[in-house]
Amino acid sequence: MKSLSQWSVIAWVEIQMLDPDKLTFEHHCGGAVIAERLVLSAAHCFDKQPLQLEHIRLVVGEHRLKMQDKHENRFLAEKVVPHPDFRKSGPHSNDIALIVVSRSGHGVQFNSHVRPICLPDATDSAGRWCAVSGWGFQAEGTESFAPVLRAASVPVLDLATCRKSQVLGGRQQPILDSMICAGVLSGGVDACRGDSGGPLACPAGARWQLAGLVSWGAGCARRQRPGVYTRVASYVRWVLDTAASLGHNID
Ligand code: 4AZ
Repeated sequence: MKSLSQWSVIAWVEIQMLDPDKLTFEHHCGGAVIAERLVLSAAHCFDKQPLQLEHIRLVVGEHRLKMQDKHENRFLAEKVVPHPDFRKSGPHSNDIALIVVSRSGHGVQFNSHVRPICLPDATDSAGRWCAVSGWGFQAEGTESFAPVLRAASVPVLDLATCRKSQVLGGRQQPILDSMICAGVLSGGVDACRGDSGGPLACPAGARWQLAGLVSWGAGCARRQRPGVYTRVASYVRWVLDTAASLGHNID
């Protein structure tokens, strides 16, 4: 678990949002670095309209949430592009957003603390154990974020299992092909509030692939209630086309 968390969290971005009352930047969501100036996150992290770009701050290389870490770097967002067909309710779908990091300074510098994660190939990740990470709530009822970045290993479930009525099937929110369910059915390990937009990273040879983005769930870490992630493989074309239309290439 130690080595897993060490490597899987390297592309993590903390997305902070300005609290207009307190005038402080507060933890808001997670994201993943996919190129020097590109970050992927969940569209639902940006659904408060109007979105004010100057209220968003991106932090890379971070470990302790409330403390200035040696390797952390802050950036502004130049642009946020939520998926044009994002829908939050009935059914919640296309929960993905592409963020362009502002050009200020020299952009995100890659080093042993910050490295981009690969976009996934089309291979189905069902049955693989992947890493979810974030500063989100450590249990469903606790109203506080984790002080240091936490990571957990969760198995990717096949959609048929996830759609069973005793799991997440037959409810208000259908499990679409463009979603991934991951978690142990006995409960106890999961993403929770504050982890949204963060990566579900799967080992692929010597690299990590961004299989999913934390999207939603029925509570957190409950028995028979796996976490639901945006299936990034369903959006690789959209990500590449959107990036290219903004003048960015992804290696
Ligand atoms: C949330 O509220 C949230 N158990 C994120 C992930 C999960 C549940 C809730 C998954 O942002």
